[in-house]
Amino acid sequence: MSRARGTYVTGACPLDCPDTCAWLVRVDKEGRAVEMRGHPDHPLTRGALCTKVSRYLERTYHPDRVLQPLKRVGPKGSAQFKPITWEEALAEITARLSDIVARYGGEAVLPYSYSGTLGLLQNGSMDRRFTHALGASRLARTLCAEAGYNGYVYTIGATIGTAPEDFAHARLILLWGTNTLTSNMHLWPFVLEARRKGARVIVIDPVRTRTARQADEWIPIVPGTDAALALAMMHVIVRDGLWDRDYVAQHTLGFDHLRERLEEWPPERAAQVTGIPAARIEALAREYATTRPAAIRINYGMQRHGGGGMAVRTITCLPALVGAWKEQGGGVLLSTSGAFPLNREALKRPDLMPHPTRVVNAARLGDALSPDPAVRQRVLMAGEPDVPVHALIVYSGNPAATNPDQNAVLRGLAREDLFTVVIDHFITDTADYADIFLPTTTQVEHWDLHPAYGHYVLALNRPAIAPLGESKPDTEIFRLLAEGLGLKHPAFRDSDEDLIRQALDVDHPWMEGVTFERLMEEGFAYVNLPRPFLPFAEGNFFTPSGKCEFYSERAARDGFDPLPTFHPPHETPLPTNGTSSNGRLALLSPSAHYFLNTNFANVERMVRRQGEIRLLMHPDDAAARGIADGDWVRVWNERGELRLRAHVAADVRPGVCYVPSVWWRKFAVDGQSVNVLTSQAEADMGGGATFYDVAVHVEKWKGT
Ligand SMILES: Nc1nc2c(c(=O)[nH]1)N[C@H]1C(S)=C(S)[C@@H](COP(=O)(O)OP(=O)(O)OC[C@H]3O[C@@H](n4cnc5c(=O)[nH]c(N)nc54)[C@H](O)[C@@H]3O)O[C@H]1N2
Ligand SMILES: Nc1nc2c(c(=O)[nH]1)N[C@H]1C(S)=C(S)[C@@H](COP(=O)(O)OP(=O)(O)OC[C@H]3O[C@@H](n4cnc5c(=O)[nH]c(N)nc54)[C@H](O)[C@@H]3O)O[C@H]1N2
Ligand code: SF4
Ligand SMILES: [Mo]
Repeated sequence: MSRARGTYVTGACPLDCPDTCAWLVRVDKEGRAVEMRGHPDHPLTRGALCTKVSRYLERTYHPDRVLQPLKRVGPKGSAQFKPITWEEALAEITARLSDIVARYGGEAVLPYSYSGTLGLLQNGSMDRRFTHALGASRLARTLCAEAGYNGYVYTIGATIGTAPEDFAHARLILLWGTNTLTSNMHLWPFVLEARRKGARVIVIDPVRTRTARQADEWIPIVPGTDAALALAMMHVIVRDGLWDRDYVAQHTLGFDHLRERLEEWPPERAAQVTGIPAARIEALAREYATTRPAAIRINYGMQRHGGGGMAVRTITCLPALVGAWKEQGGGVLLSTSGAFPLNREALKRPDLMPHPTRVVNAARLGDALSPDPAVRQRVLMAGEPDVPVHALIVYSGNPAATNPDQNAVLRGLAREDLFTVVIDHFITDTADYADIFLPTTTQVEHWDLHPAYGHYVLALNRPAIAPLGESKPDTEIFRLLAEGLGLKHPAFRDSDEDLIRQALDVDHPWMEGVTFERLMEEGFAYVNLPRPFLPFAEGNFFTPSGKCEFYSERAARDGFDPLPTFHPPHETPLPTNGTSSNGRLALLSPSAHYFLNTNFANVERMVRRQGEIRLLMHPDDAAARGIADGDWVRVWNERGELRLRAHVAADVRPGVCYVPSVWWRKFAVDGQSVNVLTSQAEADMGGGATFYDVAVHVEKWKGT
């Protein structure tokens, strides 16, 4: 697109956010990106980027951005570096990797990437080809969504759900464990539209978030107990005959078994677990069953608990029970990621592995990097040989800040015998520990392809400007590393355009008409789904039975209860065992409004707008500890401790405290960030992380 004052290039936001916005970048005659705005024609972006990303260019041109390779000159973790050339950097990395592979085998190399970019190219193509060909360990990417993903798939079969646009047609919207206005803002206009037409909006969250404030009702639930609430709601629905007999008979499996299970969950029992009065549960169940259409938005925050997988499995039974899937604006949305049948295998090329290599759970990185074999045992599968990690390649991730049990991660990163390469834009908390730092490009400088997880629109990201300084795209960095190691496979010669074409090369009706040429022309394409998209109006679930599986044989085979049930949290104190909590509070550390995980937590304007990070506590919990608003507090458990100021308000339920996340250690008053408190314990399903299932002591702290 060309306009008067420069050229506009279409792109897509790379960040880990359900909205996957399309944007336009204006480039001036000097080749500098001077303006970024939301694409006006994208059906979800509708011209608006969030506050953070409308400042994305400030991040690209940030004075702290590193634009040349660096080599460590001080002690590990000291962040003392000297500039080196790309030739020197690549020579050193390839020499060290060859030596480590020769001495300890390929699995001594661990690639670590998370969700700095969700682009299929920069975080899911050449990087995987390279580490696969090297025979490196593989990483199970479990920090965010694994537990809920698995739970959803047992019930529904694939991560496909109600289209966000269709929330506009709902008459009742449950925002269940999601902070829409912060983490999914492009859903909000549809919520508002529904509301204008008379819909009620209920937020189920332990915290009165900015979303809860806007809702008609806030139901403060004890964290990690959502399955108990859903079971009791289903109990009432069945007891009162409010279920959809037709839909249940035709399109669900195991209703009779479910019915028996539900007898165990009268609202009175759930009230003791969830902290929600039984009468409120009854009313919610009846409102849900009798309001048409009813839409539920769950998101990944609510499943970062010991029982998070089963919570999602259980909640997702609700729409089938009341037949909500039959109507436009009914159903449930967790993720839409299952609707993009792209050829990811062609990008990642698992066939390049010499043999199926071991898999390391990202949520247990601390343990995996431990020098102590007894600790490393915790990450091994039964019978798996212990291969200590000798080289770590970090890109698109900042594990020193974002991983649970941060002190364990930092002990690992500080190991003198660990060779660490970090590929990033900034000297992050992780880059502080790098032996070699490689500068990569930002989204306005490289190609990428972006499916979404909060809607059904695929986007192409085109580079708007040339790479700044000596930075290179991750795809190019891994090509160079492959070349340096003498990996001759033609897969390492594919260009970025080749990669995009390979990803799109699929024979699937949903991808019909979604071509490279069209994406070049339009920037994005709605997946070729029937519209309106009522995925399960007539059954056709993606489960083995083709039905919504109240009873799941697959779950049973995986060692779970085949029926929905309640898995208690690991650490969160429940009202029922209040006395055993030792006065500890549950700590939640969900998304900060002005950061995206750790992105932007170093951009002054966003740091200012986010304001001082404080610990929100309920007045009852504060009073019991002699803490007043604004006091300094010490928050600790067996893993670490943190000092910050308290914010005392009834915006969180008693027994729970809250800090917005994730900030950088190096910018904190006490040099610590919240993940010193979180645990490596895994959720019930998929090895998922349990960031929000943490018990802490809080006490007044005198110093500052
Ligand atoms: N501005 C901003 N946007 C973001 C992000 C960000 O950091 N900042 N992060 C992005 C990423 S990576 C993701 S995965 C998504 C996550 O999107 P969300 O899941 O919407 O976000 P979270 O902040 O993780 O959690 C949402 C809410 O769940 C509540 N919660 C926690 N535990 C429970 C529970 O047991 N039950 C219930 N009912 N509620 C609970 C929290 O208090 C929080 O308000 O957001 C993305 N969007
Ligand atoms: N306490 C607590 N901890 C959490 C969470 C929480 O809510 N509370 N959220 C969790 C969740 S949901 C998630 S998804 C994880 C996220 O965990 P991470 O993915 O580790 O978090 P990010 O802050 O997104 O860090 C990504 C890094 O990638 C870099 N990056 C961005 N683009 C690129 C690129 O194109 N190439 C390369 N090489 N680097 C790039 C960024 O500069 C940044 O330093 O954190 C988890 N940790
Ligand atoms: S972070 Fe989310 S809302 Fe903001 S621009 Fe990116 S995709 Fe859109
Ligand atoms: Mo995430």
